[in-house]
Amino acid sequence: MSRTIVVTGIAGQDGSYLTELCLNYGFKVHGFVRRTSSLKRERLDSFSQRYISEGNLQLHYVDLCDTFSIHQLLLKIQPSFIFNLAAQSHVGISFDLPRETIQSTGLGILSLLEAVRHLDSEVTIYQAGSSEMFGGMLGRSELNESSGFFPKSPYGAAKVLAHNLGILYRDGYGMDIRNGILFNHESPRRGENFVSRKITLSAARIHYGIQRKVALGNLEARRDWGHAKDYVEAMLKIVLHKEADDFVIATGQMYTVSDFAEKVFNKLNLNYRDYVEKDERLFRPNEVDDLLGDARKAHEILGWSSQTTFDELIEDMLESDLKLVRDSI
Ligand code: NAP
Ligand code: F7E
Repeated sequence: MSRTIVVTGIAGQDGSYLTELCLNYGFKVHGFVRRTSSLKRERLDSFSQRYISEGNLQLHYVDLCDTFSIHQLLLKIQPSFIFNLAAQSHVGISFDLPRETIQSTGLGILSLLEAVRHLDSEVTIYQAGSSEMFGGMLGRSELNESSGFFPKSPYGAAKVLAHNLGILYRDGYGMDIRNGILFNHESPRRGENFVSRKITLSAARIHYGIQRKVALGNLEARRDWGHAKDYVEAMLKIVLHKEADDFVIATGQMYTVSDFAEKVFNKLNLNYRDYVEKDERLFRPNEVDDLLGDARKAHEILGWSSQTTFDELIEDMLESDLKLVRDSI
């Protein structure tokens, strides 16, 4: 087994943390990126240069629809593991970009599966599945690996497609495909238009007097929020496990969006009700009200459990955004 991995979506939140983790464990990392007009990759820039110059990290421009080019590249790289993290990952935006979402989030894995199917070497593929595939609690208790999928967005439907393609290739061709079904995970590197980061960044800006209010949509939605650093550890455990299997990764605790906002503003001695405005335009055409995960299987088989509490997650994100705003003024 080579200690070489490929990460698609390396410049995203999870891609950057997973890369740091794997580099620290001595893996060589090949990241697949798409062409953008700027070379700035903020989440990688703080640590990547050293590893690039040592030859342990390499970035490649890759079109996720181009099976032939991916196959040629994999022949050169000879990875043991591929983490498929690239996706249009915003659920709300997937209603505006349904085709792009199905293309990247749903079908991106197909090129990898076909490219790997025609390699001679054994490669393990990790597919980044999501709790959005469940489409909510729908009268169910905590969601686990046996719970059915009833997606409520183009994003959720695309992730179900990718998940099923993985299982199809595992069963049909005996390929080593592993699905993580991850509940929400956040961090200071979270995109600014996800609700957690939108709240911590807005609160920091309000604290320093450069923003007055923050508009939010569904305040009653409940999510099971963990820290991305803990969740990339689960990804690595999933691929290193002795057999191909699927795992739910979650904290087992659920809070409303308003709980999140209340805790953030409380830390700044502010009352969130004075700053949060409800904006119906931010509601999605089809809302997923509640998502609560049961990660007992991952705990029992992989020895994984979430290490960061809800309060510690908020603390980490808020501290980081306070510094970001302070440094910018
Ligand atoms: P993220 O920060 O949005 O990162 C997604 C990455 O995918 C970015 O690097 C992005 O490139 C890349 N990408 C998007 N469209 C692409 C395309 N057409 N071609 C090539 N690359 C493309 O997401 P994340 O939070 O790290 O999540 C990682 C994966 O886990 C995603 O598949 C997501 O759907 C899934 N997931 C996330 C969560 C969560 O709570 N974070 C939960 C369950 C599953 P740019 O950097 O160029 O934009
Ligand atoms: O929304 C509500 C919104 O966009 C959380 C992705 O990583 O996790 C993420 O998807 C909740 C929803 O994340 C705003 O309606 C209210 O109920 O932060 P979010 P998400 O949709 O749960 C899953 C597991 C993934 O796989 C995805 O890739 O918050 N909400 N007001 C809002 N959401 C946003 N974005 N912005 C608001 O203003």
